[in-house]
Amino acid sequence: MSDFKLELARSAEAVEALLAEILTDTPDAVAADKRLWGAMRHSVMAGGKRLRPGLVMMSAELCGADRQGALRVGAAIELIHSYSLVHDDLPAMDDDDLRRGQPTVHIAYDEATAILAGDAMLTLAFEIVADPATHADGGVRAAIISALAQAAGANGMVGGQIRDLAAEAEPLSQAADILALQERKTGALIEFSCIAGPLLADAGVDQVQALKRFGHALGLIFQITDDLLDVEGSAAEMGKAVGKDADRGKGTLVGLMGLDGARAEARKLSQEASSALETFGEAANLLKTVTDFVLDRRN
Ligand code: GRG
Repeated sequence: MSDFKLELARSAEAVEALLAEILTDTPDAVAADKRLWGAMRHSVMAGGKRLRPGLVMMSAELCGADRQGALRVGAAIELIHSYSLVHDDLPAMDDDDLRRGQPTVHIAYDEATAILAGDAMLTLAFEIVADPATHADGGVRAAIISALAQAAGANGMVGGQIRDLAAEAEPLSQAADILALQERKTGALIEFSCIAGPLLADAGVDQVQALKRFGHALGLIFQITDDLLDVEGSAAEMGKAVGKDADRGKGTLVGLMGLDGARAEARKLSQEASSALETFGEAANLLKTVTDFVLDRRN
């Protein structure tokens, strides 16, 4: 196993333990509360690569931030990522029955519960970051909350999602438009995960900018790989339906550039990602190898 995979497994174990603790029913929970928290656990505890918390932990380590605070920000970003999957799977959006190899939340529960579980996961994420246990300095917590809100909101992931829905009616044919959509829909949370470390370390603007450039390239690599897997992967490996982009006539870089062109673009972005971290010297070697992990992933 690569060093990156080992480190990812280590951070995933720690973040899952914290998430399990956070998502435990309170002693005064009535049946309705238990249903809501059960739906949240169904989504969050169903596995997944835990890539975003891994990036938070590794960028925090690189910049010398406290591990406990990074763990909490990692739990928060995983909650937001999981909420986006719950809502994306709803009949009003992608209408999927399978996620992370399990029935989606609206199938296992019902639509109203899935909507509310997603809402609760999004707000819980901000509650976790705002807690002084995340960082003693309120200014640092506010900077992270602001960056997280921008990444998740109308100019970030939600904005990307609505462009994606619009593109079903009017497919995008320009690479610049596809990139702008993907930067928001998938890239924004990945970029946030990479800058969470320097923000937690209260690092200088140079470190924040370097990790932002790295996260930007990584987000695009992630989405190109997702599009490649939608064409080449299997539902068994992915734990979700595949072939949906073509079914919906969605414009992707793979559609525009072909499989080989998209792979070449991902390799180019991989170089860009590596050079963004040059300022950290050898200390960034582990984090740099995340691009290989993302390019080689099968799910
Ligand atoms: C509903 C507001 C709202 C947003 C949804 C991200 C997203 C926006 C929808 C998910 C659709 C999708 C499959 C996008 C491709 C990229 C992606 C986010 C894949 C899933 O992420 P992984 O591979 O999943 O990190 P795991 O299960 O490993 O956590």
